Amino acid sequence: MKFVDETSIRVEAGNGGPGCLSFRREKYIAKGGPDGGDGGDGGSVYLKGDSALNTLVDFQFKPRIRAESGESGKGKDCTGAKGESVYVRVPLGTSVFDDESQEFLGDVNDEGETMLVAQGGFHGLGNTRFKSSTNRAPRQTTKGTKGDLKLLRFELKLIADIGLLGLPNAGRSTLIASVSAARPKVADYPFTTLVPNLGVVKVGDESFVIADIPGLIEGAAEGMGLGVQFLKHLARTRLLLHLVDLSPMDGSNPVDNFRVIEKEVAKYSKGIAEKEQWLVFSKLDILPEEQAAEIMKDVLESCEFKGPVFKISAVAKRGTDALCNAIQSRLLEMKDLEREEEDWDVMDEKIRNEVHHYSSKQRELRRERREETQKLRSVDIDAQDDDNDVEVHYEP
Ligand SMILES: Nc1nc2c(ncn2[C@@H]2O[C@H](COP(=O)(O)OP(=O)(O)OP(=O)(O)O)[C@@H](O)[C@H]2O)c(=O)[nH]1
Ligand SMILES: [Mg+2]
Repeated sequence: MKFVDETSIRVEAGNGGPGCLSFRREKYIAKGGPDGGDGGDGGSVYLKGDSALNTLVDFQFKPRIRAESGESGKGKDCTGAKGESVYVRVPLGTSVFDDESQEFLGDVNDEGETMLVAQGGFHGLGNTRFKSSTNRAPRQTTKGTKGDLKLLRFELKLIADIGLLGLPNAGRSTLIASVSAARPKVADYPFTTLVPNLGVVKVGDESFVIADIPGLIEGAAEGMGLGVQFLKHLARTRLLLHLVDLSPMDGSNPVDNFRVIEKEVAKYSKGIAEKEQWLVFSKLDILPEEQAAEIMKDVLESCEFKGPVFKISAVAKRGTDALCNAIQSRLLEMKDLEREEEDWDVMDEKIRNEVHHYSSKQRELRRERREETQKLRSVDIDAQDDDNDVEVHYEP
């Protein structure tokens, strides 16, 4: 299934049905009085969290969602039927923004959680409502109000506890495949992973979710390689594992490689860069022990890395159990720290704004580029227009 993590849609709530203007007309009953019923309320549009979804691709085929309008009121004091509300299923981790004002409207994070995004119109009143002792034959009704119409922007951030960072080929997918039931594609060329993958890692009775995203390269924040937009999926993680290949196939230096990732992440989001990060040296089995130790020492000293450090070989399953056990205990520790929750909310908001700001800027750039191309194309067409037609210019 195609992976889409940003999209815009238009949602239209139903209008309220108009009230009815009617009088009771029956044989032998003179001046039956008003009997026009009220209209029905318009249906609203809600979003509903669904854990079975993990992409926003469906909205590319259905960018407009409408709820039913309420029916008109009828004679004999009959109220019009209400318009049916629409529940739009979205993947968990969807952030919702107003696409015009860029205001943040909320997140849908839990299974079955609903969020009202377009309120249906209120019903109109029938003429019965206006009868009084001084006006016994009112000809007044109201129309019902219009339903909300909104342009929404969805930004999906997958929900995972752990995020994997690294250059292409660092061994992220091999790690996720060796510790979870996920089976991402692994190959000895860069950019095997083109979209994020999730894996569930079981440790005893507990489990955590690990997210593998496409690799970053130098200049990713400016759009090189696959860019940095997939980093948004690390926004909700509690802990990042930075994988550094001890023996890169392209002969590059692990110290430089470490710095490239740090730099690109910080350019994208300071909040993500400030998350707790562990350093994981990968492919331990390739090099002799002393050579590996030397490279690790070099990276740690040159980069002044202060956090926990692990060395693994995902292929030989060396060090992976120790890594998963350490992750699980750290996650439990983090959940126990009540104080963290407040920080978490503040950080969450900061990252959300940074991610949204980056996406909006990229969209703006794309729009400008599209307009420029169109302009160039029309200039080209003008230049080719050598048909010697008489051209008339109208002066104002
Ligand atoms: N010897 C050895 N090779 C490994 C190890 N981990 C990964 N590799 C190899 O390194 C290459 C890249 O591994 P991937 O897991 O695809 O790397 P990735 O970080 O997911 O790379 P992309 O998705 O392409 O960016 C593959 O050929 C793997 O077989 C390891 O622990 N030991
Ligand atoms: Mg991969």
